[in-house]
Amino acid sequence: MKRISFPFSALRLPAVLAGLFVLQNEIFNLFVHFPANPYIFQFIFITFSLGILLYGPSELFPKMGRIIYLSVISTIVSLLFISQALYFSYFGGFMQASAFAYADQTGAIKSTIITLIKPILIVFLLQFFVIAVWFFKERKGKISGTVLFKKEKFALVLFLALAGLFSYGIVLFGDGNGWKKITNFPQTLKELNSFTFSPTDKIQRTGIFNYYASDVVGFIFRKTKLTEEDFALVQAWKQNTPEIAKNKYFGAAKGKDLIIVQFESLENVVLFQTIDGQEITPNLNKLAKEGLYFDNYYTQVGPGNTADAEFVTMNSLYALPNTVAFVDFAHNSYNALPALLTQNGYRTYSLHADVPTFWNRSNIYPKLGYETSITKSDFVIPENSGFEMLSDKEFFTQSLSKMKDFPSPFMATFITLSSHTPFIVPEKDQMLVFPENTPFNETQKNYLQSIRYSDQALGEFIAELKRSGEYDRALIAIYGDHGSLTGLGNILGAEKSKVFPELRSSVEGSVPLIILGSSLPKKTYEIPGSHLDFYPTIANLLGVTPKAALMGQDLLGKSRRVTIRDSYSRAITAILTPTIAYKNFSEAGEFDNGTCLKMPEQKNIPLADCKNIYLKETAATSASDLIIKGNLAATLLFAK
Ligand code: GP9
Ligand code: MN
Repeated sequence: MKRISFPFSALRLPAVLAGLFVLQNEIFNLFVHFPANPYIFQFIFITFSLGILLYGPSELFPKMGRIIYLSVISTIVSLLFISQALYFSYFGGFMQASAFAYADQTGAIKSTIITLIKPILIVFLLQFFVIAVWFFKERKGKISGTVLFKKEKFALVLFLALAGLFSYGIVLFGDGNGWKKITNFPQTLKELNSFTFSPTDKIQRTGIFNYYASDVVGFIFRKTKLTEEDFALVQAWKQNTPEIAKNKYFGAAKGKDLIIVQFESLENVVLFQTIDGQEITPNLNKLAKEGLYFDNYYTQVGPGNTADAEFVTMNSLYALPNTVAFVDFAHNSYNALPALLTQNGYRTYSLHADVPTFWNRSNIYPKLGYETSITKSDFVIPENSGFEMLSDKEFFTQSLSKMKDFPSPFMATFITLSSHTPFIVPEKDQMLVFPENTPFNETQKNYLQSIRYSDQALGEFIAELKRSGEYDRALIAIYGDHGSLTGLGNILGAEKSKVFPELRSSVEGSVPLIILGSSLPKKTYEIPGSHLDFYPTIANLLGVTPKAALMGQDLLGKSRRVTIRDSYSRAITAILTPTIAYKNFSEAGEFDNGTCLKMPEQKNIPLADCKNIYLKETAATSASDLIIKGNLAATLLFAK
C-alpha cells in the first residue's frame, strides 16, 4: 500500500463522515421542525468536531480493526439519531437519560414503532454506504490507504484531543470574554452540560448528538440518590406540613372552568402607572379592581424562567437553583394541579404558541397532568405580521375558537409570548406615545410597548369571555411569570414600594396575581404571596383537596409566609410574613449578614429574632430540592 503524508491525509475518510454527520444533525433539526438556525456556524463547527472525534480514531487501527471500529461507531450514530427521531415522532420531545431511569413509557412505543418509521430516516444510515464505497475503492486501488507509524498514531491522538478540547472550549469559554481558566475539570464537564439550560437552544447550537451526550453526562453527575439524612429532612418537613386548611372561600368556584393566563415578563410595577397620561396596563388595572388582586406577590424562578414559573405554580415546589426541573426532572412523578383536576373530572389543556420541545414541555406536561397541549403548529401564523412569533392577539383569538370545543369543566393554561424579550412590537401595533424627555431607554420603551400590546390582547380576550358567557362559568387567574430585567422598576417608583424594593425591582421581583370569578369579592391584598401559593389557593377556590403536602399556602388563608431564594446560589434572600421579615441580599447569603425586621413597620429588630423562621425555611427549601432530585413528590401523600 502506498504511504501518503501525515497528518490530514489520514483523516480523509473521517472528514467525509464528519461532513455527513453535520448534515445528519441538520436534517434532524429540520425533522423536529426547528426554525432557521441562528447559531449555524457554531453548529457546523461543533458537530464537525464531534464527527472527527467519533470517526477519527478509526485510523489508529489496522485493516479489519478499522472496519470494526467504523461499524461500531456508525451503529451508535444511527441508533441515536433514529431513536431520537422515533421518540420525537411519538412523544413530540427529545429522549433523555432520565427517561430510562424512570422508564414507564418505553413499552408503549414498541407497538407503534412500525407506523413511525419514515423514509427520511435512511439519511441516518448513510455513513454505512459511504464506508462501504470507500473500502471498495480502496481495495481497487482507486484511493490510497494509510498506514501510520507509532509516532504518527500518537500525534493523531493528540490532534484529536486538542481538536475536541478546542471545540468544546469554544462552547464553554468562548463567550466573547476571552478564555477562562479551567481549574476544576469535573466542574467544567458539568458546565458543559448546562452552558445553556434550554434543550432546544442546546440542540440548535450543538446538535442532537451533543445534546444527548451532555444530558448523559449531566445525569451521571446529578445527585439523585438521597442519604438517610435527606430522607429524614423531607419526612420531617412533611410531618410538620398540614393539609391546606379550608376557609370561607373553599369551593367558592366549585365546578367552574379554570382559565389561567401566564403573562410573559409582566412585572407588578407597571400596573396603575401612566406615561404622559396614558395607562400602561388599562385592562389589567380594570381587572385588578374586578376581583382579587395580590399586590405583593412574587415570582420564584431560577434559571428556567418561564418554565420555572410554570413548574412552581403547578407543583407548589421551589424552582431548583442551578438547574431546570422541566429539563432535568421531567420524568419524575408529580402531584401537580392539572393532575389533581383530571382526578376531579376536569379535562386539562395547555396553550402556547411555541414548539412543544421548548423547555422540554412535551416531556414534562403529561407528568404534570396536562392531557392536551396546543402548540405552535396548531395555530395559523399570519405572514408579515411583524411579530417574531404568533402575536398575543392572534393567540387569544385562535385559542378562543379552540376553547369552544373543550368540554366543561376544563382547565386551560394560556402562556403568552408577545412581551418576551427583546420586546419587539411592530410599529403599527405600538399604542404608547412617549414624550421627548422620557426617562426610559430603548429596551425599556420596547418593554412597555409590548406590555401595553399584550394588555390589550388580554383585555379583548376577557371581553370575549364575558360576551360568550364563559366568564360566568369560569375561575380566571392571571399572573406574571418573572420580571423584565430591563431595570425599569426604579424609574416607575419601585424603590418607594412598601415592601423590600430590592425584591420589587430584581428578576426575583414582584409580579401581579389577579383572580376573577363572579362569586369572588373585589379586593386588593397586600399580604405577601408567591407562585408557590397559586396551587393551594386555586384548589381551595375550586373546592378540590390536594392529595400531598405542598410548599405554598392558601393566599386567602390565615397563615402567611413567603420565602424567596436567589436563583443561582441557594441562599434565602427574603422571608416575608405579616409580622416579621428577614432580608439578605448579599451574595453569600449567610444568616449573619442579614437583617431582621418587624413588619409591617419594617423596623430593625435583633437578628436573633429571625433565627427560628430562617432555620425552618432553610429546611423547607432544602426539602423542596430533595423532593425533586429524589423523585419523592409521590411519597408526600396525606394519609387517608
Ligand atoms: C417560549 C417562552 C420562553 O416558549 O416560554 O420564555 P423564557 O423562559 O425565555 O422567558
Ligand atoms: Mn418568560
